Amino acid sequence: MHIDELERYWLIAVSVALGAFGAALLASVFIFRVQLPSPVARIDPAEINESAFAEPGLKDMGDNTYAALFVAQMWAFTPGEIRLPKGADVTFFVVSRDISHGFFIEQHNVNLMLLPGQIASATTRFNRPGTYRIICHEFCGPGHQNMVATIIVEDTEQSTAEEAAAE
Ligand SMILES: [Cu+2]
Repeated sequence: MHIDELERYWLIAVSVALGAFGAALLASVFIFRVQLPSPVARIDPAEINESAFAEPGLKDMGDNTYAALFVAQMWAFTPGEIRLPKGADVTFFVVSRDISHGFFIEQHNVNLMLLPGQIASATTRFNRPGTYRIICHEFCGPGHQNMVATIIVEDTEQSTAEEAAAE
């Protein structure tokens, strides 16, 4: 079969590009561990108040590791603010009490979709002191743009030094 020279070049170029895309996909999954967040468990929204989510908030698991339980509903996250020491490893568990919401943390690799009936989870580390917003990114009604919570990461060494200086 005759293949024109230019056509052959294009076939080679496309094959190389497809190979590179495939390699990038495999590398992102197996080397960089990029994974779609998946629900870790199911929960009946009507039973949230009888579950661990009845008292959402930060749970200290020791060793600068935390579990953070959040409940989303129109148009707020509970708790509205958490404070963490620098370097904290936090696993978020989030449920929705009513409809679909989003859970995105600025400058961190957390972007969850909150579907009623599911417990969504993701883990990240807070290395840089600062204030980071948790933002709902699923349009959920007229108060959607106000659906924000705050994570404050404190520079513990610095604050300890300041306390020592104050004494
Ligand atoms: Cu929302």
